[in-house]
Amino acid sequence: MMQMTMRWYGSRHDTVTLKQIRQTAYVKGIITTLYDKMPGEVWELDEIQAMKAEVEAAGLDLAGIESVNVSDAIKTAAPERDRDIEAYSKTLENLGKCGIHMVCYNFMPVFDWTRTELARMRPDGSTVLAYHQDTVDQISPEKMFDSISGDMNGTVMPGWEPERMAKVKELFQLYRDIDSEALFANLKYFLEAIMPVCSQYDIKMAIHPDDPAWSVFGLPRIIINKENILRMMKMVDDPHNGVTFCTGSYGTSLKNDLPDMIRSLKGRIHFAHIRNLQFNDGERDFEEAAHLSSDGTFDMHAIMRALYDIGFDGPIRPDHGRMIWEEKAMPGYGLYDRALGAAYLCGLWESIVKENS
Ligand SMILES: [Mn+2]
Repeated sequence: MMQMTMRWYGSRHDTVTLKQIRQTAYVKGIITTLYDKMPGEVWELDEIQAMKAEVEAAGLDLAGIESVNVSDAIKTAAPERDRDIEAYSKTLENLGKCGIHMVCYNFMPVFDWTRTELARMRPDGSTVLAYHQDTVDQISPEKMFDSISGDMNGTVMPGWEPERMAKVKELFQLYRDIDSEALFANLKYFLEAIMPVCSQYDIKMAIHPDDPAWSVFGLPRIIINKENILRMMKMVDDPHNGVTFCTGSYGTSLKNDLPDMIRSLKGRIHFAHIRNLQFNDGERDFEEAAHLSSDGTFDMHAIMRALYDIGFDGPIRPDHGRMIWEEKAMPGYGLYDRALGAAYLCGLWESIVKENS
C-alpha cells in the first residue's frame, strides 16, 4: 500500500507544523532529515531517535529520509571519499536500527536543482518556481544565486545555502575533470561500498533525478532519462539500489515518457515525488503547475496508474506546490497547495484501486 507523505524541514526551519500536516487527513507519513548535518558527518542514534519521536508524538509516521547528502569527495573520488563512505554507512546502519528504511539522495554536481525564478506569477495570482533556459545561458551561477535569493521568503533552500554558494567557484574547480563517465564510475563505487549495510539493515536507497534533466553551466548530469537510470540499476543490480521517481524532474525533458519509465522500474521505485509542469514557448521553458492534470502538461492519472500497475508500495509525496492564499513559506513548500496535491493524488489512487479490484 502506498503511503501519502509530506516533506517537513523540522520545527526550527519549517513554516508548516506537524499538527497542520496531520489535519490534512490525507498525509500519514513525514519525510524529513537532520537539516544541520554536513555531508560526511555521522548521524548518531540519539539524534535519529529524537527526530523520530517528535514525528510520532504528532501522530505521524517517519516514512523516510530526504536526504542523506553525499559529499563532494564521494562524487569526485577525492582522497577523503573512503572516510566519507564509512560515515555514510554508519549513518545508514543507525537509521536501520531506528526502523527507518528509505533514504533519498542525489548525485548532482554543485547544484542540487536549478530554477531561474522562485516566484513567477501565474494569471490567477499564485506564484510558482520556473525555469527559463535563456536566463541560465546569460548569467553565471553566482549571479543566479543572487537573483533568486531575494525570493526565498527568508528561508534557506536546501542545496542553495549561502555558505555553499560562497564557495561556488571552488566547487566548479573540484568538478573540473569530472565528466558523465567519471560520475557514473564514482556512483558505482559508492553504491557497491554501501550495499552490504543496505542489505543488512534493509535500507532502500532512492536516487533523486537531476533537475533539470540536462547539463547546466557545463556540469555533467547522469540521472536524467530511462537509458541512464536503467544503466544505473544494472550497474549495481540489487533491489536496495533504487530510485526516487520524481515526475517534475524527469518531466523537465519532454522526451521522457513518464508512465513508460515507471513501468520499466518495477521493484526499484522506493519513493515517488509527483507534480505537474506547464511548458511555455519551447522545450526548456517551464513553470510548476497545480497537481491537476489539466493545469499542466502531464497526465497524472496515467502516472498514478503506472505506479499502481507495478505494485508500488512506498512513500509518495506531492512535490513542490504553488504559493496560494497569501501563504508565506519556503518556495515550493507551503502547506496549502501541497495539501491540495495530496488530496488529489489520494483521490486518483483510491479510484484506480477500486476500479481494479
Ligand atoms: Mn523531486
